[in-house]
Amino acid sequence: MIRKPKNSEKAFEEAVKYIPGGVNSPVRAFKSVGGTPRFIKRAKGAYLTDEDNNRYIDLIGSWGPMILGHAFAPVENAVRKAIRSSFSFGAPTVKEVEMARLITDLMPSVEMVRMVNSGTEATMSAIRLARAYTGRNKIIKFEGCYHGHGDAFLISAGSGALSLGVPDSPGITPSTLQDTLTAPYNNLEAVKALVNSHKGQIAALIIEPVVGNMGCVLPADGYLQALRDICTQEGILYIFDEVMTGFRLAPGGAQERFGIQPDLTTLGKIIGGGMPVGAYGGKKEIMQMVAPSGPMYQAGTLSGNPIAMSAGLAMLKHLKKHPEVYEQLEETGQYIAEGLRKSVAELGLGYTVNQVGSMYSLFFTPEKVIDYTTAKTADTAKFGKYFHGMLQRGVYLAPSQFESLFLSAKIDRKLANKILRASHDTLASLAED
Ligand code: HOZ
Repeated sequence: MIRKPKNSEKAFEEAVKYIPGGVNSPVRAFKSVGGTPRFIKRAKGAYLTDEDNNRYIDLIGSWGPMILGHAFAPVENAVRKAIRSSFSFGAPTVKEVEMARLITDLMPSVEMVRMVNSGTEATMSAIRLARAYTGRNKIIKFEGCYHGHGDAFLISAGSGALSLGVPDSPGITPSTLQDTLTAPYNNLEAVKALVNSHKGQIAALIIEPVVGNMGCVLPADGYLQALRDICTQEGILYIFDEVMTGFRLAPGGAQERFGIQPDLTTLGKIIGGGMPVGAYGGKKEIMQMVAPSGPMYQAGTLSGNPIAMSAGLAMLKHLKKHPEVYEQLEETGQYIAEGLRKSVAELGLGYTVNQVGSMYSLFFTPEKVIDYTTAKTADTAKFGKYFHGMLQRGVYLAPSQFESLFLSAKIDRKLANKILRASHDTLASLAED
């Protein structure tokens, strides 16, 4: 039984006094679904526990990195061991080298890599690098893709911006706007038109190879390769933002799964085992432009932090050693997606389920969701009710229609069935409304 979230309500009342909107990242505020955000005090395995001692099956997994479940023992032990040697040095460590070697081993397109502290830092730096390398200013991004909160990306942005209905943030200068070109996801002709009308001006094309930030949206067959070809032909750097998909959709991320070699890749929290880490990497020739080996400046005291590196190494080493994790995630993802489709059909609802590996979304629309326009046809009010129905039944979804869900290896068949039952019961109760 889920108790009334009295302690979360109290905590939120206090939070709004000191933190804008009461949260440190907008989607968490539950604004698009209504109600009070749950304040989480701990998590273990597949479960989150809130301040009122309610336990939920977690389908966010800290937005991706908890692929092995929360407080995974090898990661926890690595952190415990690392903190005995202090928390930060602002000087190089052998762990950073080990991490860099491991990433280049798992992702062959990444020949050199620079650690940073978040996905946002990774994407901002990758774009600066692309501009430095090509001597061009403009970039192409896709409507509804989210690459963190760097100025250049807050144009037609997905994730929280889309959930709050403000995909273009104020505070972005006209020159930034001018340099960011946007195309609809999965639309090749639009990209060709942008490239043709800005010949020799485009430094980079950045994409979420599978979008997680307008809900889960898959690339059409051949789309990622067609973009690769255009980029090669036009001297544009092809950047895969794998903050969500890296080491999740395959040991080598979406690029392994779809057989694409991007020029640059951005990575996030999974390489810190859930701690605040990001990285950008790619071809040696490009990465050697980064200071101090080259002139493109980027720096950070906490970059390559020893605790975060220890956590990430434990996580990535485990994933490398246990490829069966990916088979299990694949099976669970398919099982849940099929179960949801069956349930939706039985109830005569006609909603859309998108899924790839351990990422999925149930969209409250009968439309095939392939881009920003089709994602926006979803009935977000219905989704809000569904969200709360699931919460009441002990399942914690992303509090937005426009965020993918992430499965962990701790979701076994029994828990998958629990999720499906909760979903069926919630959808059935909504149909009666
Ligand atoms: N917008 C982030 C996921 N796409 C959510 C970040 C958070 O609230 O932690």
